Amino acid sequence: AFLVNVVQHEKFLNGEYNTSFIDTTPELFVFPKPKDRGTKMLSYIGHTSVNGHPGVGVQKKPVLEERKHPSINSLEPIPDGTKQLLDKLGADGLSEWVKDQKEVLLTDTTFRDAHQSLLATRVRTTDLKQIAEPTARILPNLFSMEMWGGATFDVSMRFLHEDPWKRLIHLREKAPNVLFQMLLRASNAVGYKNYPDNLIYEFVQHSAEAGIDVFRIFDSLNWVKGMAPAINAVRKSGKIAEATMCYTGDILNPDRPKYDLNYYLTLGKELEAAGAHVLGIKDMAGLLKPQAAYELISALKETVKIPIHLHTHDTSGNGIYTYARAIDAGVDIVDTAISAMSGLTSQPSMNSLYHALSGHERQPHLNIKQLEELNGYWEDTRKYYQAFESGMNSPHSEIYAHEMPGGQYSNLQQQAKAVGLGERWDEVKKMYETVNHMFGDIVKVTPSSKVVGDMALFMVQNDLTEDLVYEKGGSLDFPDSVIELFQGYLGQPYQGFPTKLQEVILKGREPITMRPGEKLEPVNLDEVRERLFHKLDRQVTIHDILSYALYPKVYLDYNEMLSQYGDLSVLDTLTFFYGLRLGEEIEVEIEQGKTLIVKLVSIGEAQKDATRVIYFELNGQPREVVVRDES
Ligand code: 3PY
Ligand code: ZN
Repeated sequence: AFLVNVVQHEKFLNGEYNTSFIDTTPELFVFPKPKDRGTKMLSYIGHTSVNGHPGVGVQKKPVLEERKHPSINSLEPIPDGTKQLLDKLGADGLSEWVKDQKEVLLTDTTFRDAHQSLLATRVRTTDLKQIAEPTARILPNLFSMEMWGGATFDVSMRFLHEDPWKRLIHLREKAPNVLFQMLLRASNAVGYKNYPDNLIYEFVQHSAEAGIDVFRIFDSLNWVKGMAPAINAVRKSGKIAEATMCYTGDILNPDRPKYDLNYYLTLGKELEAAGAHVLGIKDMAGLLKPQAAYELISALKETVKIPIHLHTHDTSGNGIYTYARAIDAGVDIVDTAISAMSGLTSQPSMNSLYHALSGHERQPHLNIKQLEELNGYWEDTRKYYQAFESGMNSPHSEIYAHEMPGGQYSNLQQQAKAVGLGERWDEVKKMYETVNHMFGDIVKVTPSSKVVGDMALFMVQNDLTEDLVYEKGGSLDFPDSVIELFQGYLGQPYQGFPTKLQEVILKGREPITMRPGEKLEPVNLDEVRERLFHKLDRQVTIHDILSYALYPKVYLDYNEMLSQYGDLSVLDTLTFFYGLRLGEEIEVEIEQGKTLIVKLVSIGEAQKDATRVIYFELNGQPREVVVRDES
């Protein structure tokens, strides 16, 4: 339309403009016919049927039964919950309310940490959305649902080709009663590096506006100074700042004195003084032993006035016992996942904890019969994601040695496979422990844990030992993340960096000791809006802008997928990961009331140029697409 208006302009018609570029650069005027939605969808299904999905590969598509759905009465109003309380009482009032509850309160992590820890964060929005309202009806007494943040933000764009903001907005519509909780990596937001302060501020305000109520804020080195901007931003938004300490080491072990009880009590006081409404304890690897939990919670209860929210991972199999002791010591809230998505690297089971507390005065109020029905859905849904299972089948007490966070285990395993170290996974785990020791026993949680993982992969890949690192250090090209950590770009670790290793890694570069965010240029969001508008040639929302500011490449790649294949979030999960079997027919609702019927008829022979023609029926009409065979 733009071109037509120009060429009809009087000056143009009179030849007053030099328009020779039209003749000399005809490529500017070739407008590829935009593919219709049906063709885009067929291209994706064809491509996936032939080449498989990254991380899944070409595998036989599982044949699964219809999923069970809990029986609920959707005509009844959804019962009020903690979200309504927050709206009424405000963040401080809600914090007081929590302390007044006799029974222990529960957070359900099924929608975030559970699948981050068991299934490499791969659970898609469609599978969350269908069960969000039943969850809101069956579990209205939850303290919160943890359903956003952590690794879900980048994984949804990077691997699921979905918009994380849409997930938040859709879930909020379905579950309006329970507090929505996200995991915020303080100045690293939902990323792996420090961002400018103004970006953290904007990200928090817009997350709050889109539906987040509780921000669990942690720093990957437990550096309170690095957490201040995020805590302040959350307080400004009127939502709940759950400032969090990450638990590492073992307070019961006198040979491991770096992180003793006193370390945590001091940290607790600092976080309360920094403005926390709730104190979080994030036992990301599941190292907090039952007696340690009892001693830690008892002592913190004497030290801080705000309620305490405990998070653990059940990797060792001791999770329920740890919670039982923490509950005896007066912990206010604990994190659990629905049974089918619990245990091992995930959270302890909500269903099991309920039974474990039978006869206990702090047993939570929940409808166990309905909870089991809800569990049926997750039992079935987990099978859709079997390609992402970690292969861990039993409690894993070696966690006390390597200390790898539950949320990292299945992801690092995927990363190891991707660089050809799948067969050497045991060595990678051992090396992870060695690297922790080399780094001076640091807190390992995203992103510091990723740096430890990167270094471990690097050392295994290059057959390096600790001694060889010091010997050959000058000639080694350390991973960027390792260099940045030792430069101080993720903040300062407790008791500093080991200086000898720091010298080897930095090779003369100057480390910083100030807060990285103080040094970073603020992001100019208007400029980003302009840039993005030109790149994408469409109106952009503040959510697009924030996604791009946090993850420029990942965001643009996601958009590329979107323009090539259309909105893939509408596909059912098995087809998304495996494509179609020959002769299989599916229905895809591409928008409300508009359904495509897709049938895979046949796959043509591979041609010399490595393409194949895929023959479909789309709504009964024959359709072909050409895809590249990447095998
Ligand atoms: C995350 O930051 O994603 C984590 O879950 C760390 O435990
Ligand atoms: Zn966790």
